[in-house]
Amino acid sequence: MTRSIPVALTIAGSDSSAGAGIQADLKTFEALGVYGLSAVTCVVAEIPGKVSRIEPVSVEMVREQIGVLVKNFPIAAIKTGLLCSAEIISAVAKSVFDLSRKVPLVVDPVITATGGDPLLKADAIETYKHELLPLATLITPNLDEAAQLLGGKIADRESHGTGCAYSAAITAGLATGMSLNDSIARAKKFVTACIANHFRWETNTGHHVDALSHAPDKL
Ligand code: PXL
Repeated sequence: MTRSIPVALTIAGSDSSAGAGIQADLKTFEALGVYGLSAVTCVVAEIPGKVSRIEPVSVEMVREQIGVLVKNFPIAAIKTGLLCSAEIISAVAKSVFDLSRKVPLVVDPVITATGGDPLLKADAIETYKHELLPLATLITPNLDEAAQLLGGKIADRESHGTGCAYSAAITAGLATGMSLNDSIARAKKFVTACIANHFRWETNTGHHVDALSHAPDKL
């Protein structure tokens, strides 16, 4: 017997602590009944609250990952997360241009980590505005990202990875054929449940680390 489920693509960075980024997106897709594909844009060595090192993947490699996936899978929705540099944003915009005319594109314009560490090169904001945001069905900035895109300042607190889970959950809904409104409403419930069900570990230095659960008991 052959089986089929909706397919969504996330184009984002790898979070070594797995609470945000590609890892969060794939876990969210899985929890919401969508098969997740991924194109990695950069690798981030971090724990919640502290980014240690970030390295971009080559532009050619980003282009190639997206190219082979777009050619071979029935992608029903796309999500972008951390894109790292102006060059990568530009390559992603070109690579998804045709598909974004046919299926929803959710852009989570990741600029800084929850702890405040910068994740995106400063000169990349303009490339976002001119090349990728115009293709988006929905943009999901947090307050700080919205302020930077609009040129202002707003204060906020968020748990590590909630933005990734939120935008990935919306993408999963859209891939399944749900309306934009219904996808957003369910994503809000999903993230609230992920936070309510979060995990906590004690480290061997007496500190603790927290992470979202991406498979909450109930929505
Ligand atoms: O939460 C934002 C975010 C997105 N993507 C990656 C990250 C982070 C935060 O640290 O590492 C890869």
